[in-house]
Amino acid sequence: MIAHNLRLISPIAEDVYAGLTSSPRRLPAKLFYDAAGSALFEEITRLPEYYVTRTEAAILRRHAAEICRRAGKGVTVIELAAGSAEKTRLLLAELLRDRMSVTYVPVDVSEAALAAARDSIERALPNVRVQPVLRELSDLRFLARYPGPRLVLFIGSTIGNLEDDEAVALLRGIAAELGPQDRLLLGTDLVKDLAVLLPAYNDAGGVTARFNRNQLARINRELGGTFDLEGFRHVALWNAERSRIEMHLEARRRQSVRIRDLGLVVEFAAGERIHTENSYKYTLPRVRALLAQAGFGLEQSWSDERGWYAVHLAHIR
Ligand code: AVJ
Repeated sequence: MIAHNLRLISPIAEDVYAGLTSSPRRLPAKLFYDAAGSALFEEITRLPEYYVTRTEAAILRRHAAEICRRAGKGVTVIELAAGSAEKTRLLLAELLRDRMSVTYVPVDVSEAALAAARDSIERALPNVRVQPVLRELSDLRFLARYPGPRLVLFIGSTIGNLEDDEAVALLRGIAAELGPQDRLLLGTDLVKDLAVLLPAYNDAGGVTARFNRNQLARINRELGGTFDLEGFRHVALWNAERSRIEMHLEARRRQSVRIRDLGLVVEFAAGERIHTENSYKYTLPRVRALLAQAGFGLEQSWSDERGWYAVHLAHIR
């Protein structure tokens, strides 16, 4: 009876209900990004262990001129899962070298992140017209509203949160809206030494652990949950078979949690886990194959000296 009214309770109610009643239990990664979680993620991006953001930023900085030249001078920049849009500034600044103004459309599920992105971009680059769009990436038909040529950014290795079939579906959705003049810029984290990968998802300062537990904190705040945050251990592990980092929250002891607004009581056995995130790590051939399956041709890839991360420019075929 509760089940079909869930959407009315809260935008996260359905996902939380489905995830916590499934076996094994899971929560979707997009649940991380309320205001508190977005702030914690920003903190992660500055951690010494988290190489992802600064490696991508270095690639974008080094190749901004070539990326913008290949994308074309007049592009409207649309960024999917924009977050704080820190790195995008590098590309927007480059585009402004040849033009009076640029339109930038950040798309995200976090209102707080969009507001922060708009403020920081407008302050740093007053000639950028920022037009934020608050939404999930499940329906991309809104892309048609923006004049071409377009440069669609899906950077930050956000694609790594998706299963291959979901990634291909999303890329297909993008491809369906793009014309021959438009470009996709995709950022992917690459397979590397575990001595580098694991600390990036289990930092010494415990920021990633707090980020992970924020999912439980959010359920407490938004759905009247009774999760004891200290009752769950942060676990980050490498799944070699699937080529992904997984994050879990593991019950330290047997416990029961009530989620008032869902009319739900969840019983956890000691050691039972909630799977909160996958972060896929790619190889170049795999990225090429994903793009090809979605109807994209790869125009150029750029990587760092250590081969830790890559940025790809693609067009529809
Ligand atoms: C934003 C999905 C790229 O997978 O590295 C950071 C999220 N999770 N630390 C990633 C994240 C734990 C991040 N992405």
